[in-house]
Amino acid sequence: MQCLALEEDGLQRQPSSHQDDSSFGPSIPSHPLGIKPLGNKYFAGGTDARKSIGSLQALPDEMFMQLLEYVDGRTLRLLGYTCKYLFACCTADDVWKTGFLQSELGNKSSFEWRGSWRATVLSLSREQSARVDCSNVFSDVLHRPFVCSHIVLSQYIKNIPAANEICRLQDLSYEEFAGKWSKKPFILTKCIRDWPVTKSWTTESLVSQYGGVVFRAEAVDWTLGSYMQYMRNNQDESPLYLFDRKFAEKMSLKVGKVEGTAYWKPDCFGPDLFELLGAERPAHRWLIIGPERSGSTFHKDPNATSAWNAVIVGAKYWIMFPPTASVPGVFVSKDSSEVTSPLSIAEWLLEFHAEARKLPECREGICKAGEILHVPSGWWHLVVNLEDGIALTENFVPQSQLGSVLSFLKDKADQVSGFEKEITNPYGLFLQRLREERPGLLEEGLRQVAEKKRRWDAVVGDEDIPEEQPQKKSTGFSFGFGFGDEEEDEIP
Ligand SMILES: O=C(O)CCC(=O)C(=O)O
Ligand SMILES: [Fe+2]
Repeated sequence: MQCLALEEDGLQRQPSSHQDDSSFGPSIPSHPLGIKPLGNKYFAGGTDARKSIGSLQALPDEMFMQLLEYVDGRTLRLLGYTCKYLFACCTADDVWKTGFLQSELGNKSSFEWRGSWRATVLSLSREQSARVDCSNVFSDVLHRPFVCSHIVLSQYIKNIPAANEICRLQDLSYEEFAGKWSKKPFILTKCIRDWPVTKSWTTESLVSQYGGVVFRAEAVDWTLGSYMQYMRNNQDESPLYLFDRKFAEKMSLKVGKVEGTAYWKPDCFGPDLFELLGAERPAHRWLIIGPERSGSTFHKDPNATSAWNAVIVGAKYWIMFPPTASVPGVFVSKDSSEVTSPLSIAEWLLEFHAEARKLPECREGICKAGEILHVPSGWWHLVVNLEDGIALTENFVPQSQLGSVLSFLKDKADQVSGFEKEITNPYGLFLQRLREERPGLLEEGLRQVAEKKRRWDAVVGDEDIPEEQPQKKSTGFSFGFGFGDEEEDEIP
C-alpha cells in the first residue's frame, strides 16, 4: 500500500458523540462517525447512505470490505471521499491494518504509531483525520467491530458463580501439587512474591530499559517502544499481543535461582520432564505484554503440556474447561486438529459467555499482579487482560501428566508443535531420553497411557464398566470418566 502525505482538509468534521446507543445497553458509546447497526435502518426516517453507491449496492458489505483489502492506500483514500457510505467503508481500520502489514511499514520494526492503522499509514495527526457524519450509514459489518472494541469487560467478570471460582491458595508444596492439584486449575497468591521482576517491571521501566529491543507481536516484529505506543492508544477489536519466546536472551535476563536472577520456576510444580530434551525441547517460555482487551482465544496448550502463567503487571480473567468438555462456541474437528471459534475474544464474550458459565465444568477466576495460575494439561482456556499487562508463562511436563504427553506425541504426531524442524520424531526422542535417564518414570508414564486406554476402551467398547463409573454409559458426547475433574482424561 502506498502512503499519502496529503492533509485531509476541506472535509466536514463532526465531533464524536458520546450518547449511549440504546440497542447495546448503557455501556457502549455511539460510533464516532454515527454509523448504526443495520436494524436501525427500518426505524429511521430520512435518507439511506447506501443508495449513493450505485451498482456497488449489489455486493453485500462483507464482500465489499474484503475487496477493499486488495485496494492500494491512495485509491482507498480517494474512494472514501466519494460519498458517506464509502467514507464509512474506506476508513474502517481493519482494512488499513491489512494495508499496513502488506506495505513497507509492515517490515519496519520501529515507526511512529498515530492512534489508528489508517492515521499511521497516512502519517496523519489526530487533527488531520477527517470525521464525516455517517449517521445515515446502517451496517452491522461496519458497526460490529466498534461494539466489540468497546465491550465493558467488568460485565463479564462480575458475579462469578461460587461453584465456578478457580481455587485461590497462598502456596503449595510439590507433594500437595502432585497428590491433589496437578489436574486442576488454581491460583497461587503468594508463590511469586519474591521474584525480582514483580518489584522492578512496569510498562514504563521496560520501555526505558528495553525500548529499542525488537519483540514478536503476532505477525510483526516491533521494538518495545513502538509496541508500547500502539498498546497505549489503539481501538482494535483484537489488539496485537506481544508474545515472545526469546525474551530472556533478548533482555539478557538470568532465570533460575542464581545471583542477579529475574525470576525462577516455582518449586511446587516439581521437575519438568521436557528438561530431559535439553536444547531440543520445544519452545516453552514466553513474555506476554498486551493492553486491556488483548488476550488468548479458546485453546489447549501445545503437546498436552501443563503451564503456569504469572501476572507481573495488570490482571487477567480466565475461563477454563476440562479437556473433555464441549465449550460453547468452540467447534473441534473429529481428530481435534482444527478448532473453530468466533474470531475475537469480544465476540465470544458477547455471544457465548452467559451460556458457558452455566455449565457445571466451567471454571473462572481473576489472576492479579503478583499471582500465578496453573493450567492443567489439556484444559481449554480463554484469557483476557483487564488492564495493560505484563506476564510470564512457561509450559512444562509434570510427572503426573507424562502419560498424556506421551499419548499426544505418539497419537497426534501431526499436531505436535514447537520443536525445531530437524527433530523429526519428537516421540521417539522423548522416549529415548526417558529410557536413558529416568527408566522408572518411563514405566510409570506408559502405565498411565495403558490405564487411559483401558478406561477409554471400557467406554467405547461398552464393556463391563467398573462400578465407580456407571453414569458414563449415558454421558453421550462428553466422554468424561466419572472421577470428577481430577480425572478428566482425553481420548487416547
Ligand atoms: O496470558 C495469556 O494471554 C494466556 C497465554 C496462554 O494461554 C498461553 O501462553 O498458552
Ligand atoms: Fe494457553
